[in-house]
Amino acid sequence: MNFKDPNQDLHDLPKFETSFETSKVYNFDDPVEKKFSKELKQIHADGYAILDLNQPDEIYETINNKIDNKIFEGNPKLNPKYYHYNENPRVIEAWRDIKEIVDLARDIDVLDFLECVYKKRPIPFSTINFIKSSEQPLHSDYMHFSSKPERYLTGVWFALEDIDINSGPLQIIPKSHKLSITTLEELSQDIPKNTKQLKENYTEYEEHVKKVVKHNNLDSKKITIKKNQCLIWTANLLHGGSPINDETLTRKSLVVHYHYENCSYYNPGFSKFSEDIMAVRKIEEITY
Ligand SMILES: O=C(O)CCC(=O)C(=O)O
Ligand SMILES: [Fe+2]
Repeated sequence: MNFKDPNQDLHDLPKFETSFETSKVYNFDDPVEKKFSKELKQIHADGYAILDLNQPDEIYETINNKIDNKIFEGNPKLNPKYYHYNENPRVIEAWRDIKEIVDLARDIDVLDFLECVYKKRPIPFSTINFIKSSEQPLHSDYMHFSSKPERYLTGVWFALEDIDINSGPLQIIPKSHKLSITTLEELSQDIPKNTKQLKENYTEYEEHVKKVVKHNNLDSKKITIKKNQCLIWTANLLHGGSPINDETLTRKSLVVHYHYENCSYYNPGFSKFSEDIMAVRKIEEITY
């Protein structure tokens, strides 16, 4: 794998992304870092971690009922059609109406853990609810949400029910966070002028990822976590929704994205640093 990123200043990256020694990244004398030592080591080595949460059980039933109602009312806010790979809705920004989603996005263990990893305050800013697998091909969320300094992005995938292996669980490529970040320049692409071109660029990117995975012989792993656990992936870790084996099964889950304080945020699909173009993004912190 390639550790070099042509367009970045290595010393500005989160320390865990560049330092091989855990002792240079963490201080296990600190009681919070000690408490999470197993998961902190895992995310440093593999680019992801699974965290047990301490939320009351009712929160999951409440969120699932409220999301069902939203879909039943027929008016949920969805990701654009071109980011749907099947009929299953991707409900976005439901935190605005469902307080319990804010509770999860601001879960104290998640926020504490992320601060240990990144040494900056995490800012939850986007949510997606899933009823079933998206069947989305492998990708890095850094193709959607980027930062300066680079790589200050994390995705947290909360299981809202126990995840069945046949429901199309999330799949990840362990250690793929160490790959270089793909840019429009690398793919010889122009900044898209409309959503059709955006989708074309993105499809080429998905094909590029397939080749990278094949070329490097990278193994994937399906994540079957339980309710009250979450999967945390770092900025560039490849992941996707695996194919559904049993269409009768649900796979209720919530993805929250986090950026970090004192960074700038940009949309990489519309940015080209070789042409000095950075599509700045404003984010709104998820709060009550
Ligand atoms: O849960 C899934 O099927 C895919 C989710 C995902 O990749 C995302 O929301 O970034
Ligand atoms: Fe994703």
